[in-house]
Amino acid sequence: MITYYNELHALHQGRLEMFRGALVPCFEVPARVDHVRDELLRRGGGTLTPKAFPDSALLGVHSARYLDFLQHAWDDWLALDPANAGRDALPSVWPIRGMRSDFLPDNFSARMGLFSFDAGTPLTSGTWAAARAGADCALSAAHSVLHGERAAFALTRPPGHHAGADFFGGYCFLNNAALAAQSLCDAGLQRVAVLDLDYHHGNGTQSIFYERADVFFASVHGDPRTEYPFYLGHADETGAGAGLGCNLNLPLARGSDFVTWSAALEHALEKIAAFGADALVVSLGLDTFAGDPISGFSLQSADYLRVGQRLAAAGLPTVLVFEGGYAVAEVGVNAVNVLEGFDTISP
Ligand code: OKP
Ligand code: ZN
Repeated sequence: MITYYNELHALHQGRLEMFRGALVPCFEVPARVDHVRDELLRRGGGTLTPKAFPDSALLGVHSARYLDFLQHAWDDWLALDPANAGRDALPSVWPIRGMRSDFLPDNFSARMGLFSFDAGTPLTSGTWAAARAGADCALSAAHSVLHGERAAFALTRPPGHHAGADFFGGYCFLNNAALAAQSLCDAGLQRVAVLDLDYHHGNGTQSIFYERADVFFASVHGDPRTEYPFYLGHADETGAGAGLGCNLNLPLARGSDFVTWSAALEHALEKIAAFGADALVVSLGLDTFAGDPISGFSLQSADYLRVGQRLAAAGLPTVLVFEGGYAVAEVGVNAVNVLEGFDTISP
């Protein structure tokens, strides 16, 4: 499978995230993608450099106001205090219900809160450059599939599925999977499905497409009653307006194993087939792995071969986008197992 590699990913290197009242080292580290790339090369694969897409390609998913904020955030952070060069920016105040989100504050901390939903997502000197190159990576994979590739993989970080039209959070800034799906729609596909297999519900992707009839969003994830991102991802969220019936959430209890998980995958793929999707975008999180330090399912490395086989059996042009997976030493084997499983099924 062809793989586009975000060569700038390591420019985003968060130092600390807020966790249980303390600042702890980030789980979302550059080594994650390095391990996937190493494993890909070890098995005889290679990577391609993404093509550069214009900023206008982001506007189908993200608001101009948010993109402008992200692009200038590091400089604004430095302008507060030159010593900020030595620490990352984290939000600490948010507009909850009853407060205003329409008014753009001058104060930088207030803008950080306006455009985010957690304090676990540090914004760093290289965040914009890395995330922007990640968008090119996902758009390149979609472009290849549009031009006849059966499948393409976007190997990038930071991840994207928690990022909404105008907010970051959950280690995500630009929604790579949504950008890929939107570009497929823009190219003329009538129906696109996004299948989110990350342990955490893809609240950003869901919210971007929630009222759309041309994009079906399906997700298998840890039940938000107990699992991040908590405030979205329940089974009763089925879409709204024109998009009613085009959203499928399959929350599973923490501790679920591959038997339970793969039954949910099967169900999601049946619904995607019934929707009549012309193409599939997969948010490929590998944090469903038993050894993941921040997640609660128990998939084993060999299971990912079967995941890839099942995705290929859907028979759709497929864009895979790398999302979570924090068992750093194993994430390479697990991700490449999905790709290898996919490639063992003949079209
Ligand atoms: C991003 B993706 C751990 C708390 C969890 C947020 C998790 C974001 C996961 N200290 N913090 O979906 O893999
Ligand atoms: Zn995740």
